[in-house]
Formats: sequence, C-alpha cells, structure tokens
Amino acid sequence: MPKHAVEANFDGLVGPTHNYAGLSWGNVASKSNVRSVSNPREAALQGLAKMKRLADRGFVQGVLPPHERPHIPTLRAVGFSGSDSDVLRAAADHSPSILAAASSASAMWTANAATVSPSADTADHRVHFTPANLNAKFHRSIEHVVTGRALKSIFADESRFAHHPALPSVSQFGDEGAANHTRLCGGYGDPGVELFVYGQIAFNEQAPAPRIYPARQTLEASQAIARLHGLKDSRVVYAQQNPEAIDAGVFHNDVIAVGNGNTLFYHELAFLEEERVLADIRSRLTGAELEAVRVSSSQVPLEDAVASYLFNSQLLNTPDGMMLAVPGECREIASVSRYLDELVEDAGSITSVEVFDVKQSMRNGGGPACLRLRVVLNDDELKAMHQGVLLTDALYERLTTWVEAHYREELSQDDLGDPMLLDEVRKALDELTGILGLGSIYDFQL
Ligand code: SUG
Repeated sequence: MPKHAVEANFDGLVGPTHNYAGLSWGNVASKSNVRSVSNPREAALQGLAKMKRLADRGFVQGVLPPHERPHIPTLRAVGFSGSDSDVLRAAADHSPSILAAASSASAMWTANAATVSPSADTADHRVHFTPANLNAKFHRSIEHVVTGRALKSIFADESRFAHHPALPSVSQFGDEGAANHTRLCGGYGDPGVELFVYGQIAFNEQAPAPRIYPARQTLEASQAIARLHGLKDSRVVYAQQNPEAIDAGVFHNDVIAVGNGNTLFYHELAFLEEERVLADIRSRLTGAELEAVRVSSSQVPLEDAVASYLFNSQLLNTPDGMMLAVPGECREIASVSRYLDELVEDAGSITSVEVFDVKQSMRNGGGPACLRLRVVLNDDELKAMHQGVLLTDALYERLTTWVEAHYREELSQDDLGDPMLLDEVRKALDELTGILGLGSIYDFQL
C-alpha cells in the first residue's frame, strides 16, 4: 500500500566565500564571469529569499549548510605547510588557482550533493543517499566528505535512511548526483521510474561522446548508484545526454530537462535517443501516463536555453497544476519569455510560471534547480528526520541575521588568501551548526 509522501527541497545555503574563479570548464557562465567581484551576502540572501517564498507557499523546504572554505586540509594535502596563515599565504603566492579551488562555495549547488532514492523505490524500503564524488572538477571533488556528514546528521535514523560513501573517485565513475537524476511517478509515495542521465560510457571508447567539453557523468556511475540503492531494473531508465548539448554548455542534464510527477519538461536536444527514452519511461511508469513537454529548437534555440537556464527551473505541484519556478534571466531572453507565455496558455500540466532572482548564483552557472536537492519523504520519514534544518519563519529570520552579521559584500580573487576571511568563515560556521543543531560536521570542529 503506497504511503503518503512529499517532495522536500533542501537548498544549499550560499557560503561566505562565494566568488567567481572560472573553475568550471564547460560551464559557460563560470568561465565568462571569471574574476568578477562577487557579493556573498547578496548571494546568500537571494538563496534564503527563494527558500522563504517556497516555504510560504506550503512546500517543505530544508537547508543544507555551506562547507568550510578555504579548506586548509586540502591545501595541506597538496603540500602547503606551516600555520594556517602560512598555508594560505603560500597557496596565494604559488598557486592562486589551487587556493581558488579550495575556497569555492560550490557546495551551494546541492543538486550535485547526492543522488537520493525514495523508500518506495528501494529494495529495503529505506531512503538511500549517495553523495556525489564530483571528481570532474578539483574544487567540487572535495565536497562529498562534509556532504555525507551533513546528510547523516540530518537523516540519522538507520532504520529509515541508508547512507553510502561516494563512488570511487576516478573519471570512469564520475558522478554529479541528482543533477543527472530525475524521478517520474504518479503520487510521490508510489513506486517511481528513476531516470539516470549520463554524458559518456567510460568503458567503451567507441561510444558517442562530446568533443569540446567534458562529460562529467558516466553510465557506469549511474548503474553503480542504481545497484547500491537496490532499485529494480524494471523501474530504471538510462539515457545518454546529447553530446552536442554538452558541447554547447549543458554540463549537467538539469540544464536541459526537469521532471516532476508524471511530467518531463525537456529540450529536443537533451537526449541522444529521445524516442527510446520516452518509450522506456512509458513502459515502466505505473499509475500515471507520462506527459512529455518537449521544447523544440525553433521555439527555444539551444543557446537561449543555456543562457536563460529555462530548464534549470523547479517544477512543483500546486493545487492548480504544476508551477515552473524559473530564474529571472528567462524573462530577459525573447524566445524563452515568449515560450513561457505560450506554455501557460496551452493549459497542459504546467499551469503557472514564477520568477526567482538568483543572479549571484547564476553568474557561476547555478539556477534555481541547481540550488536544491530533492528528497521524497513519507510522513513517518519526514517526522524522523532532524527538524532543525526545515525552514520556518523563525529559522529564516535567524539565518538572515546570521548572514548579515558574518558575510562580506564584496569578494575578489585577491581576498581569498586573507587569513581574516578564514577566521570569519570558521566563526560563522561554528555558530551555524549551533543554529541548525547539526553537531560537529566541519574539519575545524573535529
Ligand atoms: O559545477 N559552478 C558549478 C555549477 C553547478 C550547477 N549545478 C547544476 N547544474 N546542478 C559547476 O560547474 C563555478 C565555480 C567558479 O567558477 O568559481 C562552479 O563550480
């Protein structure tokens, strides 16, 4: 008997070192904004405002904490030594790029934090979590340790929640988490179809692959997650991303497709074998008919989809149909804005569009959907998880005050070696683990 379940969204709270370091080859926004001066305070407040608006609308909204950056243990691991200040100074002098990687606030994009399978899909009927190894980029490959600690602290009850370590950190098992994973279902509590999207097959050099930019996710990684989570083959679909899309800047599938319930909203260039993928989903989905909302290149050219992040939207259930929560940039690009007007007039499953301003994050290639990790929880699981990270009015007020007290309004690449910044971050994060009731999760606290 299916249980009643909801989709909870856990947004990454933007960290105090949010900056533009151009670290992500293949991510057009990250490269084009390199060395711009960021505003960490505004970034964090934009993220909190998004969470608050969704919580006010009745969606279950959670918060995942930022990570400790600059990460001194990473700098020590690559040979910088002495006191923490010495380590920072040496890294700033000898390798600003390594310092930037160890300072990125990239953990904010929690769509990449982990892959999560709801208990309705798994063999042991627990919710399964696998933090993503993110090994395509050095700055992101250091996230999974603290992500794993945070998830274990929030979802601690082992009788309901299962935690796996990240996959082996080699390119053949490159895993980018939920950004390449979509679940289609009738009700959230029904068994669903888990759609895993990969960029490349690692152990087949003849298989199609992008030529310009890297494919970050492999088929082998997706299959490993499905095995670890105990998913039934009859409920899993694997789809290769179109290499042409990756080469146009679609570095994760959630930049070109988003699914919710029975609806898959996608661009015609998202999947290499579009027809086969849709047919597989249709034949596996029970209790609902797939609604495929396909956007053609003539409606929205691929480059406009990438520039606007149309598909990096959240697709959410409301009492009157689904709402598409889009980044503000979608209203700045004519083809996309026109398309959105037509979409709601069409009276399909998507009935409304709401605009969210997450510009600070967008300039690093992170839209509304990048900022959130979806966790489907039945009523008992929702009760069993740690409640201190669920956004209430009081928590929103507390976090806003916390950001205003600790975050700078300007951060440039030259600031990353400032020992004062490290002190500020540690002080802020120590206070945050208290606010969220998470216990000790950071290296400097252990
Ligand atoms: O991994 N940008 C992130 C953006 C992640 C977006 N996530 C999803 N699509 N789900 C990335 O490329 C840029 C950091 C910098 O350049 O400073 C960065 O890491």
